[in-house]
Amino acid sequence: MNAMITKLDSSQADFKQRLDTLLAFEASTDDAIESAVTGILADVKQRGDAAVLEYTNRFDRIPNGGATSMAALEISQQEMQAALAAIPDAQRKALEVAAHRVRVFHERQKQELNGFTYTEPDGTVLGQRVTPLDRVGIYVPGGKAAYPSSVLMNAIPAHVAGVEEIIMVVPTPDGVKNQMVLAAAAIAGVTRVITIGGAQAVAALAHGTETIQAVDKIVGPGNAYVASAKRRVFGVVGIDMIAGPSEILIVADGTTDPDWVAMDLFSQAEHDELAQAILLCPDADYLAKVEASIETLLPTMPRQEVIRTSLGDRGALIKVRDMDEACAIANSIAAEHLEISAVEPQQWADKIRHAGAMFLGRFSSESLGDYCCGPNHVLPTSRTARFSSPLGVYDFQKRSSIIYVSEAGAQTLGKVAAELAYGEGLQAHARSAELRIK
Ligand code: HSO
Ligand code: ZN
Repeated sequence: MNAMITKLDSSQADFKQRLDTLLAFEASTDDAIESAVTGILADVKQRGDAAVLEYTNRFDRIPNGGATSMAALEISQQEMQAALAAIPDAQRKALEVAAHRVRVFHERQKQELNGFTYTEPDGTVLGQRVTPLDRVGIYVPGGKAAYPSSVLMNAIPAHVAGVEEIIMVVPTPDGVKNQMVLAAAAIAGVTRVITIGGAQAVAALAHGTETIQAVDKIVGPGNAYVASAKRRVFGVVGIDMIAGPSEILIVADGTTDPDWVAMDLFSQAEHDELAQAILLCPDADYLAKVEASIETLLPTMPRQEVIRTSLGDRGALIKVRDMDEACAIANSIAAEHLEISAVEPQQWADKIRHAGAMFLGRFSSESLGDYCCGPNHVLPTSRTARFSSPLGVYDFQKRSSIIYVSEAGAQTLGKVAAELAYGEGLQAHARSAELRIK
């Protein structure tokens, strides 16, 4: 039962090169997918609902001869409430606790995102106003990656931001609806749920159809067709990041139960064969213990095939010189999730600049963050944590600048503006400023 996880040592001469090889990931672009998506987008843009219906009936194999109208593909608020009532009590309560905690965190986040104004001595007022988007689309994948927790994580920040209309699309292959996904939508304050997916759903949200009003932004993960469609409609609407495979990086000082650390590595590895789970530790004996835990625990996991492939292809146990070096490597990896499993995690956390989310101390398993701590689980992957942030309230808001120039302000600013405008050869700009100078 050998997981054959790669073992590296930072003192090896070719360490950096081997680490880079392991980290390298490029989303494949497939010409067949690209051209199919181009066709679908154009068709939906032109023919609206009729095209969405046809693609949905065909690709999702809607039973009983397929849906005959868009209304047949919509889930009513009553049906969402019925799903909420139908799922097991324990499941409903867990969703409610998670949703509450996610809401509290994002409400706190919103408080940090207020606009501002300031007044200059001559009466000129400058400021920034924050406005929620009017309408957003949330894509929820169908099938095996339909996560109710992701419905909460995408919809709640939109709701907290003040978005008035949240349209969720979720494909239902063979007409099968995921009750827990619908229950999560009910709890999270989703306005409409439409059982469509793929590039046709992205097109409908971006361009609008007879029954779906065009949204301002589309968020949420999807397969290669969805990712390609989102890239192509960007500019017509906003999009969130294009998520890569899940990643977990654990920096351990060797004091946490090795079984815990092994299971934390599994928790991301089980998402997907392409997921990445890496452990950094200065203690070689501890690394051997974690490896032994992996060997013992792997056969007990229902998703052991996925985990084995993920750990075997992209996982690693890395011996580092010390915790300082572990932090430096963690910064260069800029992982989606970083666990610092150490007795005094804060001193190491202070050295971290690049990570989507940091989990500090041995009790902070990433799985808790995935579901119910409160911070968002939609996080930058593939080293994009160097320049981007967790999904948040700010992704559902935009800012407008506010400018009120007083008469006195126009005298001084007018001279500055005119000087620069003449320098740029733009006469109308200069005159427009000068006309206001007495
Ligand atoms: N870890 C995933 C989110 C998730 N986990 C959903 C469980 N369900 C994001 O990287
Ligand atoms: Zn997860």
